[in-house]
Amino acid sequence: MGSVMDPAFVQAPEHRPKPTDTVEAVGIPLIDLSPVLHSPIPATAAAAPPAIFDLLAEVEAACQEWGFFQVINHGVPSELLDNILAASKGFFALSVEEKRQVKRDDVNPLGYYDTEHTKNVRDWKEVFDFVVEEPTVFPVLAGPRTNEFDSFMNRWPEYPPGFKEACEKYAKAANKLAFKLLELIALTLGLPAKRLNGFFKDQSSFIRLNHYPPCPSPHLALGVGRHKDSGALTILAQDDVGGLDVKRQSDGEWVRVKPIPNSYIINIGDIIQVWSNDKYESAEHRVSVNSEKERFSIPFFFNPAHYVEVQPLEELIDEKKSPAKYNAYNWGKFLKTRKSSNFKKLEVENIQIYHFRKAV
Ligand SMILES: O=C(O)CCC(=O)C(=O)O
Repeated sequence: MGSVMDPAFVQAPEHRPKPTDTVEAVGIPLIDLSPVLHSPIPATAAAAPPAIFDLLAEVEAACQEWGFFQVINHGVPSELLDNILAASKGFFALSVEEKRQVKRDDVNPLGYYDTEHTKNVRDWKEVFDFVVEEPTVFPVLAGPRTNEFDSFMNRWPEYPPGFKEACEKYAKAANKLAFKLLELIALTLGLPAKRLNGFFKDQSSFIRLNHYPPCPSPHLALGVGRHKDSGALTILAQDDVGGLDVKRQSDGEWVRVKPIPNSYIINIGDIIQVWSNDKYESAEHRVSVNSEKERFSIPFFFNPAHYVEVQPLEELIDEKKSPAKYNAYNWGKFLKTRKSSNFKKLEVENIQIYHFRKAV
């Protein structure tokens, strides 16, 4: 990405990562999912045996206090993660010309790209995106058909060998974990476990391979600028380098998430914030980079079908005691507006869920 800092990467002074503003000592909650590793998730919280009941209390507290937590004993076989990480390293080690053979283009938003912007500043990273279900209906982001939606298939590089298989096997296992977490979260909201599953029938989930090369000026740039995830849930695997910072909701401090072998970092996205009518809040996060080590991470963005109308769940609304705090919005159109601003610098802020917040 070059050794001299291109101004496109430089964060405004107030958003630059300062070594002193990242607290390392206290981590986000660590939750052991073993009570649901081999046992089915109960249909309702009332039917939960004590171990699952306790687990639900931990998930509820983590979602309320942090919007982030880490999980162990999650059921994703470690060799699948090892394989996709190795495939990712192999792919990003290719020459730029080779990687650009599967570059996203006007027609297909999937594949490789290295010019993503977050909040109008370029990220110090390169990525490869693929969808979990093929085909996936996504908005068309550029070109003459930008007002339309289309069905997209993954595009796979020829090298390294085994890349496609490693990605597909991992996606299947991570998707199972996503549904498990979704059902646990539904239970913590006092809903039947499968209440939210229908929204994911034609899911628009995608997996991103992130590569953050060493950065000559880590105090000026970010791997990913501060943001909240717009989907339902994110399930993130990271290597042992570290760099993910979460904004602690209690005091606004940036907290570095400590890499824990064979764990996943889970965060609530904007959609769960809206469904829960603000019981849970999606937390702001960013990625710091460093001048010595490259870093790899793999987020699974668990997103509903493009046609889903996102709004507070009717079971959680009481017009007198807890009225709906958001107007409904269409997920596909939201995604389109958000994504089209990720690729170019705009003069205006990109779309956020608070634009749908009802006036009180
Ligand atoms: O790399 C990470 O730790 C987080 C990545 C992330 O926030 C993103 O890709 O949106």
